Amino acid sequence: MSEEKKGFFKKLKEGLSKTRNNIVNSFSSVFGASHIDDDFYEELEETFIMADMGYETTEKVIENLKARVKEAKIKEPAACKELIVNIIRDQMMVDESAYDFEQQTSVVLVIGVNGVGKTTTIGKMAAQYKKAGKKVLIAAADTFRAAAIDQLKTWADRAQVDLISHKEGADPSAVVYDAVSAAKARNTDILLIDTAGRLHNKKNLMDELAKMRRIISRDYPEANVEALIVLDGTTGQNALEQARQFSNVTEIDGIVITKLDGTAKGGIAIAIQAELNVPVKFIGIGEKIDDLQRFNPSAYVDALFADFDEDRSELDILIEE
Ligand SMILES: Nc1nc2c(ncn2[C@@H]2O[C@H](COP(=O)(O)OP(=O)(O)OP(=O)(O)O)[C@@H](O)[C@H]2O)c(=O)[nH]1
Ligand SMILES: [Mg+2]
Repeated sequence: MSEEKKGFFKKLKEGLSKTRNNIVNSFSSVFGASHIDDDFYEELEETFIMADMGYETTEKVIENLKARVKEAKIKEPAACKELIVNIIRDQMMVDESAYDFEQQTSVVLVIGVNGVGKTTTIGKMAAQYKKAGKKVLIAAADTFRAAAIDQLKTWADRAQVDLISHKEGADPSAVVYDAVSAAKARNTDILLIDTAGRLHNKKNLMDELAKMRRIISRDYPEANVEALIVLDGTTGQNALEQARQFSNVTEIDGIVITKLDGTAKGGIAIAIQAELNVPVKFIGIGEKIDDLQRFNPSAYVDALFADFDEDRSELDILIEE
């Protein structure tokens, strides 16, 4: 296994350690049971709910497990562990084309309510793409407050990419207009647009996003628009609800779940991936510039549940990739 892959998994495991500890603790009691009965399933269900895997997903996993236990005539609780990991993995769809936008000329619209981690995520993405040799530009279309623009400037400097910004209170669409002109003139590969989270009013938000999209499709038809919604993983089921609400009013291509390092309820990523028809594409596992990873469902499940030795789970990742 390459150092890079080892590093990826180690970092993910560390980032998810709060959830992992939560699960591992209750698993040791659940799987300490002498046989498989209703109590066993109930305790298992509780563990998943506690980790915020959501009711719907939990029910599906338990039903599936019951069927497989019956089919394979399994008697030992411990034998269910690997089954569970596999069932959860199967629930999570992996969209092969999820990252196509990275290979094209793209405009990434980053949306979400305030405080979820939009600006931070843009900084991290900019750094990754820049490192990968791409021409990156950032636009400060969150003109709601001066501090937002300054914060984005700090990230742009850190990532060593250019920033297009206007003054506080300026029309966000005017920023997008200028950013698109600059992106075209500079042959930019990826233009990342930071948007305001404070326009919680649905109508304002929709109008603003629609206006930005119109400008992009009119002035930059050759670019592919990738709308990413950022969700704060520590808000659990609320995050799921936010994603639902946003997808009702605007087109969303992918989800970013942040702050998974700050919660013992990282099962929310599994619920979101399983319950929405939009793929989770990135996860934030810390505040630093390299604390953003592509979402790898298989590695995620291993990092949370697997207690078989590390080589084994790393092998799984290798096989999968
Ligand atoms: N622990 C942790 N903190 C994060 C992560 N992502 C973002 N944060 C923190 O969350 C806070 C809010 O992040 P911002 O990027 O400012 O969020 P925003 O969505 O741009 O907020 P507004 O501009 O106010 O709408 C900051 O303190 C970030 O450092 C993460 O993955 N892990
Ligand atoms: Mg912001």
